[in-house]
Amino acid sequence: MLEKINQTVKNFESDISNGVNKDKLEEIRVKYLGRKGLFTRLFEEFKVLPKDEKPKVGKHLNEQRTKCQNKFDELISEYDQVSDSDDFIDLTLPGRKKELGTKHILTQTLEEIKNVFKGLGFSVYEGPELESDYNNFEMLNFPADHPARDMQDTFFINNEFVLRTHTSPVQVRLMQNKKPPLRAIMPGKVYRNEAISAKSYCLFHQVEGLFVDTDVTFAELKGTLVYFAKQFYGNDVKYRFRPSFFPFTEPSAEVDIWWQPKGKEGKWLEILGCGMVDPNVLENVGIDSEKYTGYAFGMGVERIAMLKYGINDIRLFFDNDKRFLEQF
Ligand code: 2U9
Repeated sequence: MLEKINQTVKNFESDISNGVNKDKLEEIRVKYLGRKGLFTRLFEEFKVLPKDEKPKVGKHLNEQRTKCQNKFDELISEYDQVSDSDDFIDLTLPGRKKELGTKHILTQTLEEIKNVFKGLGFSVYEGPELESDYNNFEMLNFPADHPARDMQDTFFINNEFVLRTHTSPVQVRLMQNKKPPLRAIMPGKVYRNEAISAKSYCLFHQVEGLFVDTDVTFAELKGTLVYFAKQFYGNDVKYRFRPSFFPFTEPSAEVDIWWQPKGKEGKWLEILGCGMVDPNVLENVGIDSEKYTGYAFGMGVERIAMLKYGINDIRLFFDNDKRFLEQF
């Protein structure tokens, strides 16, 4: 037992002489002097010794524990004095790695989209995410029985308010408050009550655009969107305009780009929808549809980013998994 005590003291002395820092000192305290430390165990072994051995071993054990405790106290007070002084720099410490964050890929994509349109003279407007059913649907020419007005497709707050399903109500507000010419984009979050899957999520980001003036034509709309596609996907992007339908535009179209993965079959992928603002919508906001015409377009930011970066699951944007985010 005496031998075991001496060995423990030796180990303690060797541990404290091996270049310690504050964390290491705490580790040593726990290992030897803590409630479940080696000295406590020695005291437990001491308890079951034969009676005649107890006085000698007990005295030695007490002395050695006190010696170790004193040494430890001395060291920690020296350490505290040194580390508290202002000019102490421990050059042996490893450097601290600074982790730099990056902008979320959606923010980056949104900024890229905004910059293209800002360069063409579009202003940027934002608006509330909680909208009246009136602004979200009625003003935009949605018929009463349109499927989007179903509880299955839209988050209704009550009879009067919805979580906006597109950023179009911001355009409605803009047209009500400003006279043409109006040239603006509206980025923001929109909400859809859909089953969540790799392709759709209950929330996503849109950028919509609007240009209202005298003599605005479909040819101008085409020119603007082709310019956007070339800026965003590269000058040699292959695109097509395909007729479509939206309640708020007439005529309407969708724009597809040709997607050609290496070694695989290529296909057309839709990147946005667009059209000439329906005269009914202009009249709803008090703009004379005989004098003015306008074009509008809308795109999903997640979809645009998925196509550009080959991302195959929309949920990745919202999971906040660093392994995904760090790639951009
Ligand atoms: C007003 C008048 C017209 C905005 C437009 C689209 C076509 C469109 C979709 C793209 C993918 C929605 O995010 S998505 O699911 N949008 O196809 N949006 S025209 O038209 C407007 C907007 C406001 C007053």
